[in-house]
Amino acid sequence: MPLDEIIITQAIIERFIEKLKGCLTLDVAIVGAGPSGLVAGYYLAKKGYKVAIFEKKLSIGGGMWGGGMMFNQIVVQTEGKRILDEFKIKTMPFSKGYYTADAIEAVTTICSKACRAGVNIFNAICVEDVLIRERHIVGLVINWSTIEVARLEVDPLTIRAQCVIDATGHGTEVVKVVEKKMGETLLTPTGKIMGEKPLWAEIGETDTLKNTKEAYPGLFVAGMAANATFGSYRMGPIFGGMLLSGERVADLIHERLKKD
Ligand code: 48F
Repeated sequence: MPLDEIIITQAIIERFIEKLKGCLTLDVAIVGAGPSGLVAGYYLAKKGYKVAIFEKKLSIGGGMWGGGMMFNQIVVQTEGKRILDEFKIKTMPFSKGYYTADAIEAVTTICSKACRAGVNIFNAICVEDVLIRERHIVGLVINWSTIEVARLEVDPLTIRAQCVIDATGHGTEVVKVVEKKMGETLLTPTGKIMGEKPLWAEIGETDTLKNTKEAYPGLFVAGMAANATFGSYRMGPIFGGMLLSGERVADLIHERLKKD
């Protein structure tokens, strides 16, 4: 059978439009497909929520691919290993309480299981703003990442969501937009972004979980964005906190939306 380029083109356009149209109204919109965003998406989709992740890069996985300084191994502690076990990612004990995993296996497996659980991932799409109604985040404003790179003046499109997760890592991009546009109204002690502190693995890891919470009505922070928003330490290439934060934010949102 000769291949028809136009059928190939039609298939891509129609299937993508179906996928995008199916995600115009979501239970949960996640910004950033790093470890915390992917894990959050996985647990939420497993609970039956309609979830999409918007990732500005072409690749998913955020900072996990590179392990530490591009040595593509990650380290998790005992608590974090539980999540890798759930994803059936191979871990190797290093010394008491420390385990390593292959960063490539970790990213690809978490992503694959998130997709199979029902998460819709949109890559090369940047979240540039939020929808707000009466001091409550109700959605996202999205555009192709290439528009920003090319500095084109093109209006964005919008996604409605009951809850939004900022899982954008060190940049805490969504919270930044809210702070810029809504002033000192964040749910932090100062009402503003508290800012990330230097590297301290022990405190950074524990605080990631404590700081995984609502940062503005309807907007939750997870992963490194949680510590950047609420003012705690970075932790470097130990990833247990990121995985556990993804699980925790999914639990918090489930409490809020309660779909059983
Ligand atoms: O940085 P990232 O991996 O976030 P994370 O889940 O994990 C942090 C660790 O990788 C590491 C660490 C600890 O162990 O400190 O850094 O908190 O992934 C964040 C993702 O968000 C995307 C970005 O490209 C990355 O893949 N992102 C950032 N801003 C936007 C965005 C945006 N405005 N729109 C869409 N995606």
